[in-house]
Amino acid sequence: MPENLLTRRDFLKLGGGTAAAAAAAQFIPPRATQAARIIASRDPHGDGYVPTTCEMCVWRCGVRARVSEDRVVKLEGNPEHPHSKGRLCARGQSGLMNTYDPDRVLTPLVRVGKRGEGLFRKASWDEALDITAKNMLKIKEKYGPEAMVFSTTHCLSQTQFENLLYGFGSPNYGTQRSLCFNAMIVANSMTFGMEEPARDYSQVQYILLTGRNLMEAISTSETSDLTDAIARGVKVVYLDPRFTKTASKAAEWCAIRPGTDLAFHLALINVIISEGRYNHEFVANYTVGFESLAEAVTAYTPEWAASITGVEAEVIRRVALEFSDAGPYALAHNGWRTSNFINSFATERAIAILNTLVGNWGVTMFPAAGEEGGALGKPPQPPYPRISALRLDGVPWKFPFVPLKLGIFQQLRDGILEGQPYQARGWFIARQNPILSLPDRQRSLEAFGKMDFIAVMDIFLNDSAWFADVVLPEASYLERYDPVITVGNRIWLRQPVIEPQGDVRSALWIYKALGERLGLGDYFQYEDEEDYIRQQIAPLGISFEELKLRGYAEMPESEPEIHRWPTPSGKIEIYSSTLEAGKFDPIPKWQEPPQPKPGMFYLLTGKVGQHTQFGTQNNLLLHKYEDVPRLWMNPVAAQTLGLQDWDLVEATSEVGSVKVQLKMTEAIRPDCVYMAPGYGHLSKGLRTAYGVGASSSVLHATTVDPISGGQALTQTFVSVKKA
Ligand SMILES: Nc1nc2c(c(=O)[nH]1)N[C@H]1C(S)=C(S)[C@@H](COP(=O)(O)OP(=O)(O)OC[C@H]3O[C@@H](n4cnc5c(=O)[nH]c(N)nc54)[C@H](O)[C@@H]3O)O[C@H]1N2
Ligand SMILES: Nc1nc2c(c(=O)[nH]1)N[C@H]1C(S)=C(S)[C@@H](COP(=O)(O)OP(=O)(O)OC[C@H]3O[C@@H](n4cnc5c(=O)[nH]c(N)nc54)[C@H](O)[C@@H]3O)O[C@H]1N2
Ligand code: SF4
Ligand SMILES: [Mo]
Repeated sequence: MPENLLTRRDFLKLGGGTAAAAAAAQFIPPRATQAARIIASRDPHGDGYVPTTCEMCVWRCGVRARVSEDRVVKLEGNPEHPHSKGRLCARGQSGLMNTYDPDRVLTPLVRVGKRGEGLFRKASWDEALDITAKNMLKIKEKYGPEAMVFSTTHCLSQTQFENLLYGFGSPNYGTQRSLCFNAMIVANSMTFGMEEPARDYSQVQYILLTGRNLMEAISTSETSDLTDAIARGVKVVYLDPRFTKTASKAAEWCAIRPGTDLAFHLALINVIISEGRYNHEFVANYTVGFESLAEAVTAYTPEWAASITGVEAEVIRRVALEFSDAGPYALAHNGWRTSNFINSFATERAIAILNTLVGNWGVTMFPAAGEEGGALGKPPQPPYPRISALRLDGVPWKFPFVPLKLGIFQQLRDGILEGQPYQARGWFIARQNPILSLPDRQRSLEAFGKMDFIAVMDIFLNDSAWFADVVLPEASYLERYDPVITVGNRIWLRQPVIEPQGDVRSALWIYKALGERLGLGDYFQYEDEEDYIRQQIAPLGISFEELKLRGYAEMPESEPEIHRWPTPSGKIEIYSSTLEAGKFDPIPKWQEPPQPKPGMFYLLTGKVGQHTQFGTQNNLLLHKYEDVPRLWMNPVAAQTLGLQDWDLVEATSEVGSVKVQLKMTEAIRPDCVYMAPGYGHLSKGLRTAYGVGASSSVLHATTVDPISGGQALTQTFVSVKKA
């Protein structure tokens, strides 16, 4: 092994820790007989369970599906899966109602009315794909491939999606990432040279969570790691302007003023440095720029931060002492959806530096494993054509530090609206609902208005499909194969446990069939789904039959190899020369983000445990969990405005206004209001969800952090009055 490589074991030592083409027509999708055959072949105990993989959120836990007479009757967690460990969350358990939703789209649809009127006719796959390919090729011929925008949210068929995009020759790739975690990924890359270090809770003794609502915004394994840690008596300090379920489990909740987490962390760093409580040896050996940091934070005292954050100075000082007392056993969580404010990037840098000061590498933080699935095979394919057109989202020509694969989705949308540097004409959307997930819904609808052609691949008529010209219905996750996924040292299979209902197809099938019509067949060199998976597992020497039976297969043991912090200096960069070269602050510095004018409120968003984003509100089982989604407001603020619980109110921001009922609750700061995402659907094709609640996306103003490209979702201010 080269000298400059460190293994996970080395990191353990380091931190002082101890523990641990033409074939389209013959390409047959999985159908009744196949599914039935599969079930019969893998039910040796006759209990009717088939192992597969959940898709109710991107966490993809292992599932055991109980099948009776070709219907799924129950979903359970697969005890062998490291994410679910035998459990499923409420969404995972309700997954069968996604498959059996009466509003599923079960045949391809072609629009017949005006856009948004919701009038579609059923079409055959041949016709729908021919129309899609014809329109995409027309746009390519007339305006160039860059006039087609492609967007998707993380899915197992991402490789095939990217083959379509880059094979077609477009640079315009929209992903959810800039609405989600750009700030965290870019900050970690600048500091550690890696996107997201792994967190390990096995030895943790003190946890600081900054707006990471792990008890509701679920990441199954990490949520259970946190639960176990709390049960062991580990102290959790949680910062959130809202009293969430995580706040209720934490030892301490700090109702911090939105946008001021940076001040809080700078003050922790101030105390830890000024009192000499940092890990001197670790800092001396493995970091660059400590002296500059020490100098830069002298003014950031707890008293200074108290006046900004609303958290008392003595609390901040005590947290600093407790955190540094725990030393390498402390963990400051870097968050996940870190798209709150324009200063979220600097906040993320401060969190990375705080962890560095206690030297928790090898104890609670580890280098992330390398690219997943490196040992897997894949079908051969030609290189992509050279793309010379600039990206509409300004990456990297306006935003040099945003990685191409992250992109800036909200800026891409605005690039479409501005028609600069050229006008986009077509949009291919898969497994995503940009009409609701992008800020400022009206602008997203206007961007749709610029399109000659829109195709959406989903399982429902989501709000984006409602405005599409062609809807391509994917088989649900219980009805299809997908490429295998690597988790730890195992690969996990998603396989059909029932026959697909109606005329729906897997993404592997749809992309190949469309790709061939676009003249891109060489990027889809597999006969069918099973053939694709066989090519994936070929280097592993395992049998497909065994994989189907167990739902997983072992991969060869591989020690994740990682360069000694693959940063320019080879060390952890407290001081970033890269940022300096880009004319950005090389050391995090306090930046006050915009504040609401008197009488206005910060608008908070944040996940609820029983729903995934904008995609599960139509699920009849999950719908039953619901209290009507309302606008949270503190009684003190409500009184000032003369508002009562359950009043219908109008919330207005600089970009839009919604009517919603009021929920008076002390679980929120008086200067904030909160709306759960995922309501206020426009699509009448979602008959259960339509008409329920309002959409915060109508209110969110669009913002772009110039360093990471992140959207700032809390940086929207609203006035509220009786409707
Ligand atoms: N059940 C469920 N689980 C999910 C998801 C889901 O849709 N449903 N989605 C998954 C995805 S894609 C993601 S990105 C993660 C997101 O998980 P998290 O990162 O935990 O993000 P959110 O739930 O969006 O927001 C968390 C909290 O941030 C608070 N907040 C807002 N502004 C500020 C601020 O300025 N400072 C502080 N300290 N807090 C602030 C909000 O009140 C909210 O409670 O969840 C994942 N898990
Ligand atoms: N106001 C507000 N805006 C936000 C957020 C917020 O909290 N509040 N969160 C932000 C974050 S963190 C994220 S990650 C993004 C998410 O933004 P999006 O990814 O756009 O939102 P989702 O609702 O997850 O979209 C997933 C789509 O996939 C569909 N789907 C489900 N299963 C399948 C399947 O098997 N096949 C296919 N083809 N489709 C399927 C669902 O019906 C849904 O329409 O939103 C961001 N925007
Ligand atoms: S967290 Fe819940 S919804 Fe997500 S994959 Fe796991 S069980 Fe499914
Ligand atoms: Mo996200």
